[in-house]
Amino acid sequence: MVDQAFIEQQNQEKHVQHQRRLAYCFSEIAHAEAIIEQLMAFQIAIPSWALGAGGTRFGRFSIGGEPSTLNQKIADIGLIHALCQSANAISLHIPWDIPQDVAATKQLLAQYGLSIDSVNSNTFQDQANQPFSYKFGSLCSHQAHVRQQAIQHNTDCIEYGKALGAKIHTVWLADGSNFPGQQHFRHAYQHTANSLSEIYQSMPTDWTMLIEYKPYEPNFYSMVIPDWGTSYSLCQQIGSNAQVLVDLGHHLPNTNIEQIVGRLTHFGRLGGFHFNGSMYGDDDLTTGSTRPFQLFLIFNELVDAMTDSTVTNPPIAWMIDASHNTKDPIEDLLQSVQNILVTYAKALLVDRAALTAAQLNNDVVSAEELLRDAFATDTRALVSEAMRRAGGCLDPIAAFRAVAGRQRLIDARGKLSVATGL
Ligand SMILES: [Mn+2]
Repeated sequence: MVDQAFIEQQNQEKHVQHQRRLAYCFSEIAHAEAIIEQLMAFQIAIPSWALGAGGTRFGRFSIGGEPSTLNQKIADIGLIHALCQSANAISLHIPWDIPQDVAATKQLLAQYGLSIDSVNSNTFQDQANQPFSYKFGSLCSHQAHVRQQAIQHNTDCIEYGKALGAKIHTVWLADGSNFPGQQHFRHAYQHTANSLSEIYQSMPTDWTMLIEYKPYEPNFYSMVIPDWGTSYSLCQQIGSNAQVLVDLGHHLPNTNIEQIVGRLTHFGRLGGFHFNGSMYGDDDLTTGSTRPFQLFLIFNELVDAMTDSTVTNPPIAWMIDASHNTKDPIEDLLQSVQNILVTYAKALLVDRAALTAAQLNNDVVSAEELLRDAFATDTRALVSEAMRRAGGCLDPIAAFRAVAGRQRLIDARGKLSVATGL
């Protein structure tokens, strides 16, 4: 849909304004050049389920032109990456995205400059022809045959991922209970730990298993893995390549997520990160749309860990986990990418030596002002410049609109095409 000539023409139209803004950044920020390079290196995976309109139990409002095949999803992510040059990986959900022809899928990925970084299992729904139901749990089930079926599904996911070059297996469990007395807490936990260990054994040694937590939904009385501490304890039992995955939306209101990030990186157990909004819980809205300062404080903690040589945390896998029914998903993902990079850049501005000195002197006001100063600095031109230098657009959303992106997808796929997913 977009070629280099189109991108250059788009960038030319914004050249004068961009140069003015960029000059301001360079005049204010001593290490602007280094930040641009760090932004260019920051790549965020897009999940295959984020390209369609998401649903709630009250309704699903199609956006039109939604990708209904894996190849179409790859094409949409290829378009996003071409526009912003910051989203070079895809996270697949099995069984929604089982590749029919692995060689052809790999070729298509290469054509768009993309790779598959992770596979995600799905035991939160029953699939057609599945012998046993997950209605009362999957890996936690008190019935061995249900657990075995769920373990097999996870090992199948790993096989699909191996064929496509993935290195991460992500597990999020809907397991839990809705009513007091329904589930034996200790037994459900131990069954889950044993099942995850078995899956872990079938994983290649250079893979990472990410264990995601969530406090509520679809179960509302208890979740087997409701919090980071439970994820962490499971990882400790399972092995060194098991890591906690923090999803911004999987927290109760006012949870201090940045402190959780600090804890997990201190333990070297933060392996994955899912970006989205977090207004009430798992809303999966645009990253940074309502609480940009919270996102900044989280990035501040991430950058602190990434730049501290005493921290042994492995490289973190970044992904946007968003799916809602309000915006064009492509525009939403481009907004999220920009919000993430703008906020990452702000966190890179923090004067860490001065912050440490203020903390050691108990100078509360100076410490807070150092953070506020970085947060208030406009870093958008640095992000635009990073995208431009990598071959992308200064303004990806404007370019997507200029090329009439959604209308062309509707023309090609139809108004009523529906993406697999939720
Ligand atoms: Mn997630």
